[in-house]
Amino acid sequence: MQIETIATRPIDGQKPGTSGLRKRVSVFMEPHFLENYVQAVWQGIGGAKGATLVLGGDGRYFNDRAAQVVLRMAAAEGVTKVIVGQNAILSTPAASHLIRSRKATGGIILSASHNPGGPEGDFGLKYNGSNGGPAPESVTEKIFAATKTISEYRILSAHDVDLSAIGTHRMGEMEVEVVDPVTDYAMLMESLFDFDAIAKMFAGGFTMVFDAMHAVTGPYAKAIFEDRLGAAPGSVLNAVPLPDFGGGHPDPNPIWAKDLMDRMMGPHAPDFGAASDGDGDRNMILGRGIYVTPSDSLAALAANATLAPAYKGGLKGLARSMPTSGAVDRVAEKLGLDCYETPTGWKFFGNLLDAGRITICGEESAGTSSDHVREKDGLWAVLLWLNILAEKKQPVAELMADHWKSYGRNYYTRHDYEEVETAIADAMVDEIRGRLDDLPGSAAGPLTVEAADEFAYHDPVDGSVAEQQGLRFQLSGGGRVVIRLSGTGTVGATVRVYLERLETDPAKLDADPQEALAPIIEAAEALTGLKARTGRTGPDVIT
Ligand code: G16
Repeated sequence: MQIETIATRPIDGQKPGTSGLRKRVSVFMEPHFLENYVQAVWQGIGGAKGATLVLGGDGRYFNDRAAQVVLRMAAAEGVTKVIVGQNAILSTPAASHLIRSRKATGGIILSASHNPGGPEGDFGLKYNGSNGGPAPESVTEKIFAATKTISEYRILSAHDVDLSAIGTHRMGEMEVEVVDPVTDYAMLMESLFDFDAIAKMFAGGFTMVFDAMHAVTGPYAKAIFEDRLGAAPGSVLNAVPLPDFGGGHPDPNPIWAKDLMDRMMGPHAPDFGAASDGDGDRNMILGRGIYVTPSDSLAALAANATLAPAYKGGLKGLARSMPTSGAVDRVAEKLGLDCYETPTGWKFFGNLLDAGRITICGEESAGTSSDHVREKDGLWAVLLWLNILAEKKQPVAELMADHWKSYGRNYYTRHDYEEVETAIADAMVDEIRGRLDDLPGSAAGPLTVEAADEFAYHDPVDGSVAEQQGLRFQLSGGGRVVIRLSGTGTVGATVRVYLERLETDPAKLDADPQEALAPIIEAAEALTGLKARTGRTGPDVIT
């Protein structure tokens, strides 16, 4: 076995986005594309000689091939050991846990998360550091810089490692330990929650469906919900992971998990419904006849977390991404906790979690988690919900109605315009940015702009600053509009419009969010002119 040094040239477009590098799989499969980026990762983290790494992915098309390339390049780099999930599969939170529990140097996660898979779909790669969390911007900037100057990469010429065989293998000098992807993660979950109480609830007739969307959580969900907690066989739907996710879009929201949504709104709905995404870090929560928005779910989990053993001693603090609704802020206020507002991207929670300032955090994009890992964790959110329901013994709809009565309801919706021409989206943001100072006091549709700014985050732990993290508008009547461009799409630009308003009148807590937010939706259109700019009649996706 020998190390080959391959000459290469920088490839455009290797800038990591909100969560690592995501591209069409056809792009990732172009000559040198993956190899250049992996070599840049080694350089960006200051070299990986002697490192112990974790490697796994969501099982999408090209996951298996890419894993072998990463292994050969790790061996050539002088990495001492790689811990790999069987068949190169690990959910993102399970990878985060393995990095932490094995005290690894870091890990490589092969995933494009909720983006579609298969030969026509997307692929992605991200590096997580020794805390188990996504590399901070200081590191991703170094990786990006390395992609721009690369002239060669090193790779071992070696046969594939049999990643289906659990146990210890070798590739050149490097040890490759293949582990069961579920065992350690399932044990971690059992250490956090009252599994006996949840099992008793199932034994008493409680019913649930969990849609694994043919993505990575199927085996985890079967092992935990059906085998360990006693949910009826068949409670986990679409449980077999497929390289193309069965042709679906593994994004757990009312649009892409429509079958589950219909079932939960139907006459024979089970007590509880949930779904997770491609790599298992997102979640969707439903009760009979009710969809709980991610922002509301975060607030309800925070308000009731002390019912679960892991959190019974109380919470240190809470955090949400800026576009996430203020529902959790109201919980923090009542509980006397600090509540931090961070830019979109899980990496921004890392310092707060490491410094012990927060216990639970979440995002409007269906991510919630706690300090047990450094990623969002779909099954964790489902289990915390189940633990809370087992203690409170009330339906989800009733729990949410009580929550809104105590805290008010932050009506919330997100309107996405997808595959917008990048130049049009950039021009819109630039143009609005230029008007920000003049907007306060001016009309926006039926409302008046009270304040307008662009969000910048000053990390209270390491002092780093992240600028241009979204345009914010505070409107008369208490409404808020946020505009930002997605950092996870792979074609053109996705413009996200986040709309929110707090309602505290007990008689008005049951409205349809689109109706409750109608004036704010109108104001957003007046502020952005999105329909005219894009030539569309409305958003492509409403969640
Ligand atoms: C990633 C990030 C999240 C972010 C989401 C949406 O999630 O980890 O923090 O909220 O993307 O980002 P954007 O609005 O830029 O598309 P995932 O599940 O895709 O890894």
